[in-house]
Amino acid sequence: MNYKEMAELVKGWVEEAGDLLRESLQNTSLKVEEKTNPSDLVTEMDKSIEAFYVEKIRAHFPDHKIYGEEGTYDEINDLDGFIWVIDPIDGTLNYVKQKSNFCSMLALFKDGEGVLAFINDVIHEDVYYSVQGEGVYCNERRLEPIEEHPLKEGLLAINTKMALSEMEEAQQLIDEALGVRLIGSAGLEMVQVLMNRVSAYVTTPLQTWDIAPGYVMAQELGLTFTQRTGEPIDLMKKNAILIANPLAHKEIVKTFIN
Ligand code: 2AM
Ligand code: CA
Repeated sequence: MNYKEMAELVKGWVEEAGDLLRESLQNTSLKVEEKTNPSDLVTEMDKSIEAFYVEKIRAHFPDHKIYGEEGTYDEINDLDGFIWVIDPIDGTLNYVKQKSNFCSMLALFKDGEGVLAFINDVIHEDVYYSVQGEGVYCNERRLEPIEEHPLKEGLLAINTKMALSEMEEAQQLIDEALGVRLIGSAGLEMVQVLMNRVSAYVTTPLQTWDIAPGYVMAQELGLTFTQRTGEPIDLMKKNAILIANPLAHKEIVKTFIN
């Protein structure tokens, strides 16, 4: 099976996960638990959607490794071979409180290079996906490459923790941008940048599953996606990220290395 054929197959799984998540919003007695703190939640749907993806991956690609947010880890000591990264619900707090503004995400890496990526914006029924070297699609429509522009001509997405914990840097960026917007789902924040609706997204350290598909898709559109210091992303650890068009990226990095 080539990557395009794999993408068609996996797009079907991601769409099915979206159907299950939309149906689950009717469930008035959803089981919700805290993870690391009261804003870091896990629901029975996070677990069951991860289990759904894992079952499909194991059945079709038994020799591939899996790295999932809700506890499905194969032993991964390096990035050799095929590795699937799963975030069954990104923006779980939004899923619970707002019943919108969340997504379901999957990415596939081969020897550390992103080859497939999927972000299902569940409420809008928009599936974003990419195949290495083939661009990024939203459903049937291919996304346009991003044109360079300075931060002062666009919007900034900055995660709340960063705005509160690194006030000096955050203030500089907020002053520079036309305005600030935040959804509360790293995946959907990155979609805004991919769609050229937001010019840059900058964060405190996020987990690999929060960033993996956006990272893969950004490369297809000519966006620059690095750590805030400008260093390359390290998929084996948490990364405080910066995604922007190359010109805005260059401007913003200066804020963090001065
Ligand atoms: P999650 O919903 O998959 O946990 C806003 O909270 C964004 O930051 C979401 O994409 C969320 O992903 C991510 N995030 C990462 N670590 C988090 C944490 N400890 N608490 C809340 N959100 C976290
Ligand atoms: Ca999640």
